[in-house]
Amino acid sequence: MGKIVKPGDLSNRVPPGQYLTTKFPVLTYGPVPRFNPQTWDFRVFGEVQEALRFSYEQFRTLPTSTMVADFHCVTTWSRLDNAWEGVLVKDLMKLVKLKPEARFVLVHCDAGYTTNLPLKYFLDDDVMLAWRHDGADLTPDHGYPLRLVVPKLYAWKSAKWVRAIEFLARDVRGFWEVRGYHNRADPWLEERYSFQEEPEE
Ligand SMILES: Nc1nc2c(c(=O)[nH]1)N[C@H]1C(S)=C(S)[C@@H](COP(=O)(O)O)O[C@H]1N2
Ligand SMILES: [Mo]
Repeated sequence: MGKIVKPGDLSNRVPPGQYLTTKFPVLTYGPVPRFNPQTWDFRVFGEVQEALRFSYEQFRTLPTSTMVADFHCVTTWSRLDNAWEGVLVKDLMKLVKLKPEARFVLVHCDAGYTTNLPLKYFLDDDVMLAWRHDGADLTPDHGYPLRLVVPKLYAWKSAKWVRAIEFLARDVRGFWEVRGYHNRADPWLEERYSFQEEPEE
């Protein structure tokens, strides 16, 4: 039995200026990187007591979780109720000792894509490093073997093909954030473009 959704309920789920799709569009700048499990690694570095490096095999021994979350792309499509499977960042962080200076995160991907977010958003309960979506492994163009999922921010912060997490004392803007997109990117506040940023942000 599907749940009964009253028309009014969706207004709490769809941020302003967004339309719903049940498709899963691919939004990628540049080529899809090739995955080699022999050479792939995942690193945690920057403002940490000790840098970490996982092989693919080691990463997959981390505790696995599932979650259901909405996904909002700044190009105005939203996809509700995505079932993700992977490692919750809060579980990964049980292995990471942050230095007190750590306040921001820069996410590094294969092929040079980056995105940044404040530490507080990265540490949220619903932030995941995922390899499955709606019951199947992610396809290469959706970020296999590993993508970040940050449901509370526009989807360009949900970086695909993640290879490293860098903790920073000062904010460093990522790929889209230096190309005119908003540094924080809260879809409920329609934080789409950098010209909307408050001077002190
Ligand atoms: N590495 C990387 N991650 C990325 C992107 C990208 O171009 N490269 N595009 C972003 C954008 S703009 C969106 S909307 C989402 C789209 O994810 P999807 O292609 O799986 O729908 O991925 C984000 N993550
Ligand atoms: Mo996007």
